[in-house]
Amino acid sequence: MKKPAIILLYLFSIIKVVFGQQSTPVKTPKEVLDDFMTKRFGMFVHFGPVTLRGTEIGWSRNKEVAQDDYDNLYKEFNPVLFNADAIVKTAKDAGMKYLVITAKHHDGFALWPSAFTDYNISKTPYKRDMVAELAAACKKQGILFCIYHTVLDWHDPNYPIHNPYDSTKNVKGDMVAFKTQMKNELKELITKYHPYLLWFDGYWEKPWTNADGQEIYAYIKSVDPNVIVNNRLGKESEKLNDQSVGDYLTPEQRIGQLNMNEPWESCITICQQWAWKPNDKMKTVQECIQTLVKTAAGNGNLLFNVGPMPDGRIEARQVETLQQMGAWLKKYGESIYGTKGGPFAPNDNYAVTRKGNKIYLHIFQKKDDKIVLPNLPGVSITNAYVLGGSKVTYKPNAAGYIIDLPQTLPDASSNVIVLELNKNAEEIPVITAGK
Ligand code: FHN
Repeated sequence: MKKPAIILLYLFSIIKVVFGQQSTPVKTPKEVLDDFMTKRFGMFVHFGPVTLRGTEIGWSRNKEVAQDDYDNLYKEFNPVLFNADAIVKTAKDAGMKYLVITAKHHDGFALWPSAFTDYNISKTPYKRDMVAELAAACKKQGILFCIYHTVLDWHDPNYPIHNPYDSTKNVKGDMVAFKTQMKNELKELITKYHPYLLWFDGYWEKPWTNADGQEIYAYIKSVDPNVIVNNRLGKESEKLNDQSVGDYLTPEQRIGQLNMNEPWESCITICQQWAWKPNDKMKTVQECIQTLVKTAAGNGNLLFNVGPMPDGRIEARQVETLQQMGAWLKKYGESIYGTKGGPFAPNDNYAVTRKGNKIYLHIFQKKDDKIVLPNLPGVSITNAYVLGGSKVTYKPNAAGYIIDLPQTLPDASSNVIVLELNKNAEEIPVITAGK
């Protein structure tokens, strides 16, 4: 390129920077997101001083727990049996690949000794930096460390809403100051704990705008261009488009629909409540495993939630259930990790995932001695067998393929039959399967 042209180009880029022209907003690289979607299974941990009351984090403030009582619980918060290594080991043994901790939920309490809010763990009898302990334990055990940070903050004087149940308690607030504090806290969390992913939540109230979400997303990218950010900074939460903010969709307490185009992660509780609740109703092992399979079959990740007890431990019954999920994944994990969902949507009898030239047929219950799969145009099955077991017979028919099921299926929760194909299964277009 001639010298004058180079000088012109250089001048133009200087002008752009000086006049701050909007360059294309920085987004999380696709390869980083693609890698995240291979993980398939993470642990969500909802924890904070509210666990002393056994009520829901954030939402029980000014409901089951009076505001003044709730906001002073930190003075008693001392989970002496909190053991980050043990919690991370529980996640690892369950087959989980990442962990998200509620570093700051809607009640505004920070589980790390923030320089930007005194309402933090250093002011509790526990004193120790719980976020740092979990980050270190995750690093040690090869689990990806992630941080949940609330958008709304009912405790922060700068946030206009202090009680979601009584608008007469609203104050003027100062959203500029509020966002400055959020940026300070996020920079502190990113630079101190290096999270793989930031999980935002609480975008739905009036004081927060989509533009605020875009501002914070851009700020995060200026601190760490690679940190993954979910879609709950913005107001659009059902799809990824030019209005939405963030990198992936987050259906809650439900399994997302089969979606090959947008990354998504279902967040679901192992019990009913997000934070610990005495004698809460817990999902069966079969429900837990089938939830994971159906999520992967939909091409999504599952972020599965536990709530540690006031002493810091996860309930033994929850640990036991997670261990059984881990045992299942030890046998059948190749049908979950690094797979794609589809090519047809899951149903109550079976679900499919795929990787390379294999389709993994997950069978939840044996309703018949065979399963009729929808026709896969241009695809032939070349071999079929129970994963880790014996061959399975199959034959084509007008509707597709008939797969003969073994007399007895080895697993009570979900069985896997591998169908080897004459082509790459990941290239098969999605088919709307009959029931
Ligand atoms: O209000 C929160 C709730 O407490 C919990 O953190 C869930 C987890 O996804 N998100 C919000 C409810 O949608």
